[in-house]
Amino acid sequence: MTQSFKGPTPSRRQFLSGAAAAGAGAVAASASGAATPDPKITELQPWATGFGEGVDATPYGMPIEFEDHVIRRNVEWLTADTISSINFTPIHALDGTITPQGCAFERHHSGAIELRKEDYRLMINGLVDRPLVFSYWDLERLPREQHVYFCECAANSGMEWAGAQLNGAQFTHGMIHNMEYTGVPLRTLLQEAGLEAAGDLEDKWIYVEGHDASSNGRSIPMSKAMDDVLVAFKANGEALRKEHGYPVRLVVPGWEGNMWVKWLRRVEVTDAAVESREETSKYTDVLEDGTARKWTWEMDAKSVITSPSPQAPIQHGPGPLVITGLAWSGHGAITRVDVSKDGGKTWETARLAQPGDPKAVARFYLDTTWEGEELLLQSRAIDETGYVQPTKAQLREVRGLNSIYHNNAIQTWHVKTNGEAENVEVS
Ligand SMILES: Nc1nc2c(c(=O)[nH]1)N[C@H]1C(S)=C(S)[C@@H](COP(=O)(O)O)O[C@H]1N2
Ligand SMILES: [Mo]
Repeated sequence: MTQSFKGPTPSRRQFLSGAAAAGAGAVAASASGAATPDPKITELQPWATGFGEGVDATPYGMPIEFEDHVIRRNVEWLTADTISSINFTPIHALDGTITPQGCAFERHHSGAIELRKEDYRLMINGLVDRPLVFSYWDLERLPREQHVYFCECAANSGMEWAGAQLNGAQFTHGMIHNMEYTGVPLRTLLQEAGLEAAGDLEDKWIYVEGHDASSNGRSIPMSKAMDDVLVAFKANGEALRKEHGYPVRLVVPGWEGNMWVKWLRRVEVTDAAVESREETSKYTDVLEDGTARKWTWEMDAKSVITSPSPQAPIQHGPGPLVITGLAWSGHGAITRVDVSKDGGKTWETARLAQPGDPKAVARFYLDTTWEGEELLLQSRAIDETGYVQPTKAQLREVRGLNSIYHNNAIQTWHVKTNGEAENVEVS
């Protein structure tokens, strides 16, 4: 039996240890702290002397056990019961832009239901020429599209209105995920049902609801329905997870997460908004004078530094430091992100990992050097409309302190000399 595919051959190991030994005297630690010689390289390690797990061990993989801290978390005191509750994406521990479904935040009003494809139905009714009921497989026969979009709950950062409260980017900004969706444009289904009966579409609405007990009904203007709304059945290449609406959810790009109806059951064409619970008593913004602002569907530009942050302190001491975070806008693409180390007095422009995509999350990096000094880290997003993410003070001036939803203010992390970070506010 041969022993191939196991790792470096003895001769290569000898070569490496020889090289390290020869260089040991001359090689000092590099700027990043990487140094030679290192016994993990020069000495034979257990993982190189036996076999790993066979390919039949893991038909569907989970992250390796060493990553078991990268999980959704909830805040127990926020809600009375987990059935109508929220958990948070571990954004402090992720990189890139795509959120794995397994740790993408969940928000349910009556729990995540289990619905088989064979039991699934989608009805289009109301002011249409032919009311229709689609099966899951009917949807798969229609031309489909693919897009990456963020979904942010309007309540994201809602606990931070009165002052800095939750200590971690996961909790202050983790009601967001960003996925690649595959689905059929809602426009296609509405056209299939025929919109002659609706007459002038300008002032028409749709009312969408889910199969779950809460139904989560929402009104959406027809102009949006005919624009970029998707009836999605895949996310990040695979079927939607149960908790994200399996087998079919609505994707409403750039608009608040509450409108992204999961387990989509019905789309009714109407001549007025329904004014349901989710768009009156909830998901409206109570202003300083007590009046409620409604129809605030779009998510304004926002950003957060994910590392360093309270759950991702600087652990390597002074030297090179990568400051990174996420930025997004419901109005289009992110064009620029600035980072401040002094609480907003001075700003440096960060590097976008890739050009921003419309209504999708962008990743930014500021490659810098940390001398071990205290930092007041902030990030500020700018989108393609020229809109600049506001400070907390600027937002409060317009909105007062009665709001829960739509807090897109600049976040501050106080990084201390030991590298630990804390959620603070600067005035
Ligand atoms: N049918 C149904 N759709 C729903 C909900 C729900 O409880 N039931 N919650 C809404 C809310 S408030 C948000 S923020 C998003 C969250 O989507 P996610 O659970 O995939 O993160 O779904 C929305 N769609
Ligand atoms: Mo939400």
